[in-house]
Amino acid sequence: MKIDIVSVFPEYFDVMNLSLMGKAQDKGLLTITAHNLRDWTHDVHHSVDDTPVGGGAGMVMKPVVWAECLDELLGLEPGEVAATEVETETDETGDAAEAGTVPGNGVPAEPSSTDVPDAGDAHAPVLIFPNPSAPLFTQADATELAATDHLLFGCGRYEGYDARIPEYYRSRGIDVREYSIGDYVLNGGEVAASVMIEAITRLMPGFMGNSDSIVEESYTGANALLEHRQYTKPAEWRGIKVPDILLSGDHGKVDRYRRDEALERTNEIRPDLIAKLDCKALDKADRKT
Ligand code: 6GU
Repeated sequence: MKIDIVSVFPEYFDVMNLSLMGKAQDKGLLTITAHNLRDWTHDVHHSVDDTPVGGGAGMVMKPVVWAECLDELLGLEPGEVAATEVETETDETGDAAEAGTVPGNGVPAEPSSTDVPDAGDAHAPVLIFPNPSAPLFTQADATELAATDHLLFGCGRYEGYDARIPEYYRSRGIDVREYSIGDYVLNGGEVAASVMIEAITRLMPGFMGNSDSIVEESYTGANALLEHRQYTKPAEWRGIKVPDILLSGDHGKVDRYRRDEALERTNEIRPDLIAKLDCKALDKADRKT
């Protein structure tokens, strides 16, 4: 899998050379490249943002800079530059109806067949924008994206990015996703992208030595429960004992104990997950909680 990341702080992603992700890169399973968005600017200040149209606090990332960068990384022919990128207040002339463009916005009428691989194909790139105002990123999304070959993350800063950027790439036939990682606000998309990249890459075939450890995890499968608690030796530590059943050697009892604990803890901590459980995935011996 190839992952490109665009950010004004590409150094954020140096940590991806560590630990299991670093090993996956060494093995050639994964290539992560962090690009500096400012490399696609042309002005002396390398400016990537501007004031919000309609007013309001903060700055918004400019579509012109992002598009030069994303066109290049996606291997797309540049868009219809004349109509999209001339910074006029409004288009009053209505004379932008050049062949192949939609008047006024320069978006090609149809995605060019030479540009983009078929959507739904694992080789087609997926363009992901971390966005606190987007749908939540879930384990199901991570599982789906782990089967793709090329991910491109566009990390916004400030008050976010111009809404036409994802819209434009969708119109060019690219699979564009916007995801939030939780109900809190971060300073930019970098940490959110890191979270998603870790969740996705660890599910790639060959990433983990022991794939059983993936199957048993929380949030996996139709029966997404929080995991049971874990203990190691010694059996008693600072006066606190490991539950006796776990020392019994009876695997049936251990499994039942762990399953009950997972159900109880999920019911207490995340009742929303219990509400979503697929009844068919429940076992007759599962206690009513
Ligand atoms: Cl994806 N971005 C930012 N800036 N804040 C967030 C987030 C994303 N997800 C949760 N908070």
